[in-house]
Amino acid sequence: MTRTATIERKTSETDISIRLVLDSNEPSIINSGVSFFDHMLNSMSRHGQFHLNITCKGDVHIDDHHSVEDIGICLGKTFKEALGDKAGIKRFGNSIIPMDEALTMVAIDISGRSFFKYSGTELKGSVKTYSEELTLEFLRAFSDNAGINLHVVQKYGDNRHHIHESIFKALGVALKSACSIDPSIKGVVPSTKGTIE
Ligand SMILES: [Mn+2]
Repeated sequence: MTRTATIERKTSETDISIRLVLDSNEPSIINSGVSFFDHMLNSMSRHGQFHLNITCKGDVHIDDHHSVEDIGICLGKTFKEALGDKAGIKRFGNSIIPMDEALTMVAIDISGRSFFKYSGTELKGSVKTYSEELTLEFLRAFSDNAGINLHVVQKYGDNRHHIHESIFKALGVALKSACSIDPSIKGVVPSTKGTIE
């Protein structure tokens, strides 16, 4: 069974369409309107082994904020929908991913409860025209809308491109693990409550 979801969301600030296919190595097609963010989402989906087709027409003439945040909202919703009742999934996932001198750790629990915690390197600068704090906006919006408990620890790094790319890769790898179907779980919902909403 293909685990997939499509979300369309239009506001006065952004017009977004996202298709997500889990368990797929098909290359993603990403046009967020923010080139550095396209590169990050491509990295995340490649290493998370899911396919994304994202189109966003946003008010980037103001700045990139609405586009990045709203893509986080929509991507969170697609994951929530694609995972359905979450029967048989591993639920927990973690990763420690280097990119040259940068190292990021991510731990997630697809618990149905949203919680986002970031610690480590302060993200207050910019990479070319991309404001680093947008990465935090994206992660928070994604966690909130996916119902995922997400912890990101950016341990260290010098190059800002590497720092962000290690974050997105680490999230992809942790998601792949947490979303994967574990045959030993035998199709039950992995919760003592019997349900994850
Ligand atoms: Mn790169």
